[in-house]
Amino acid sequence: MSGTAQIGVTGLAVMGRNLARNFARNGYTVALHNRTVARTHELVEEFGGEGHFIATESARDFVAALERPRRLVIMVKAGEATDAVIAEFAPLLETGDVIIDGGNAHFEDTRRRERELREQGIHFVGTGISGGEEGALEGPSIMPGGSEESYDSLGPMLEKISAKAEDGAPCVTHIGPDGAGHFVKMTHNGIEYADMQLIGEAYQLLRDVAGYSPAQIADIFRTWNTGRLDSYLIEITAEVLSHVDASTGKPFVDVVLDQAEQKGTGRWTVQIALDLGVPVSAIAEAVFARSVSGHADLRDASRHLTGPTARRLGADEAAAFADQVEQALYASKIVAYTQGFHEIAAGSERYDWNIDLGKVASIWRGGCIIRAAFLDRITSAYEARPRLPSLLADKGFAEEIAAAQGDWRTVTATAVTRGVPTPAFAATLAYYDSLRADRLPAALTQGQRDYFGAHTYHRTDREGTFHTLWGGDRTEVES
Ligand code: 2AM
Repeated sequence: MSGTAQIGVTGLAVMGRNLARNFARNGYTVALHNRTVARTHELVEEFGGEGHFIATESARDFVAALERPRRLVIMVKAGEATDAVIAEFAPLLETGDVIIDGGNAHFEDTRRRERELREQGIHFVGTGISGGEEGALEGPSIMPGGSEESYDSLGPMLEKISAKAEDGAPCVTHIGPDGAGHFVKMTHNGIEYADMQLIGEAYQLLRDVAGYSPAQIADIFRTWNTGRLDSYLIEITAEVLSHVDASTGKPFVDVVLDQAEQKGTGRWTVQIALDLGVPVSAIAEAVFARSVSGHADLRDASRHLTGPTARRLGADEAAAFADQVEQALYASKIVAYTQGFHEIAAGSERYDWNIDLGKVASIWRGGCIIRAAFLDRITSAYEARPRLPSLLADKGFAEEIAAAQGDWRTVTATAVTRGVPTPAFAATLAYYDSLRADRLPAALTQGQRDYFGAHTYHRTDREGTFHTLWGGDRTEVES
């Protein structure tokens, strides 16, 4: 006999609880389950009035409460807990049932789980969910992978609970088979790292070079947020910068330990990019910047290192400099997104996911951490040319960078001469210059490789693979 709940959620920590409430608020009957039963009852006691919940205490009762085909969302910590929960539920399920993993799983784990469960006739949907606690409750951006068939059954529900973009479109789409959803979520987080690092560098320059206070910088970010940089991250940056610590009366940013943390997804984005051969320097620098910040030992041992002390600008110069920083931030941001989308394109190619890149940008317009007005532009670029090889190949973006690049270079050069670390500004600019360079020193690298390891090289003027007899008379042989 099948139950009446259209969806079930197991794992009722804050994300799971909020997602369950979101389904219930949207009119769905939601079966609830958690390893520790108390959490299940707490949810019903506190929020039972928000909709129809069926609290269950055992895996068997949970499964029995679901209508067929069953849709069962797992919201536990990614990794072993996910496997443990799947092992618990899979034997209780039947052909056509759908398990949805809403955690931040590694896409290779998702591919494995999907394969294993498919053999049993169960659909496994690895789903990226972005938007944090609030998004889970009010409407996240949702990135489901898995079979077409599972999306037919699940999609309409996800569309209902997802964030809506300004034009009312739901921020969810079927990303592609098996691990595609978690791959895209991973890259989303990688881009988020880069975005945050770039904003951090802009802040540091406004503070150390322009000499603005955190409150003044908050105002600058508020102004930027009314223009092309309009985004959630810029908005919350202004909020954080204007916050004053209650116990000391100092700016909040001045009392927080400057050692950032990183979870798995940023690191994975870079690791996978290396495997795929995709240059994501902005994301890599963002991960490394957090890593450097966390090395208190190294930083302590480096206090004797000398460098220029930043000279503060006068008021007029400072205002002009702030405008230049906005240009630099925008140009760098375009490059960071270019790199992130390149990684998604490469993943899609490698794993045969057929991901619609414009659609990915469009479902990030609402709910998620990197939501931004700017994403509309990315969607239009891919709609105009679905096989766009790089966002920088889009005429509109190329023109914007052309207009910003004078200031981008000035700001980056200023950072270098004044000793303000701006690894992501510098890396994105170097990427841009590498792409447009007529000749790269890679020719020399090939020569060196051929010299010490007979690695061979190709020529610009004719086909074939060549090696120079470096140790002999240096004649060239075709190999
Ligand atoms: P708990 O309340 O019993 O700790 C986040 O940690 C969520 O994942 C919690 O709901 C937690 O349940 C659940 N969880 C963590 N590890 C689990 C496991 N191995 N099996 C089942 N649930 C687990």
